[in-house]
Amino acid sequence: MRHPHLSLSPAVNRALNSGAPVVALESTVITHGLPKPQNLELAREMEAQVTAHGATPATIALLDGKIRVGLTDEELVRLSEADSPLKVSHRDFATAIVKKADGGTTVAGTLHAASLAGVQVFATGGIGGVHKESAFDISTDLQALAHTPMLVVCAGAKAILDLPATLEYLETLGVPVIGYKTDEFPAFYSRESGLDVSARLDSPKAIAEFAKAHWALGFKSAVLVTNPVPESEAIPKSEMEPMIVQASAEAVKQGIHGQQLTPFLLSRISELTKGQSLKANLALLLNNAKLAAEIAVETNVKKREWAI
Ligand code: PSU
Ligand code: MN
Repeated sequence: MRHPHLSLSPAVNRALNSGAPVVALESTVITHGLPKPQNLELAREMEAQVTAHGATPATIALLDGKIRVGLTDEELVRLSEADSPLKVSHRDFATAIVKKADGGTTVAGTLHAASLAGVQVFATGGIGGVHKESAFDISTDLQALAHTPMLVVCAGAKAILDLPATLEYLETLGVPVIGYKTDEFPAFYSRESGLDVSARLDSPKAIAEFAKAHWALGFKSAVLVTNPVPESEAIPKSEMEPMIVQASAEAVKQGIHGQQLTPFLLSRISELTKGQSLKANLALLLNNAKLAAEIAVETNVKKREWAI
């Protein structure tokens, strides 16, 4: 019996019941993170990447107040066109349920729902973290990573954040930060940040083994896998920095805060970079979906080995 508030698609239900690899995908990126029509195209392409690499995609979202794990194409279309969908993090689930609302789940929200469903691997763009604009604006994503055993693939934390503070916070919470084929914490749009990861691993198999060792010791946190944006779409940090400073100053001036801050910064930076940052964002999301599927396949191999 799965949780009564969860509704699994037939494909995801089948995959989970037969022990086949599943990759959870978030949906705030669809409802709040990307403009139309790129949001729908991206949602479809992420699912296709997961499928092409041997796993079943499970896009997680709220529709009519139901937590849905796995969406049909019509449902993806509906979510991508929703009028004023909620941005659903931990505190917002019950709001969405009682209001029978549609909503996109954040990294924190997706971690929770994926974990209730029994999914172990999750792909996103960039996690939330400690904002520069206010010392008290720290994404629930970090708390959720501390408490949810899940392999999370991202391209680092969003570059709009205070990256050193975000890494310190992850260290405090005991969340391992793996660099996939890199020693450096990637900075979302850029491959470089000048900051260190806690371990470098060079294959999906090594990552699956790492997670097995981490969880075997009783730790309950996520394992955060950081996968740098593909070289062809990467924007050097030196080019990004002035745009981020400008967008951030505008947010402060306009009094933008709370849930609106991240979407504002992402779209303003896209304007300032004349769409270059949007291209990088799309490329890294697809790249993460592929790596997550490869890790999910390896994790399943490991599960079979453990069972023997
Ligand atoms: N990465 C993207 N686009 C996004 C997000 C991440 O490329 O829109 C979303 C994620 O869902 C993440 C959220 O959980 O932004 C963080 O929001 P906040 O800073 O308000 O916690
Ligand atoms: Mn916030």
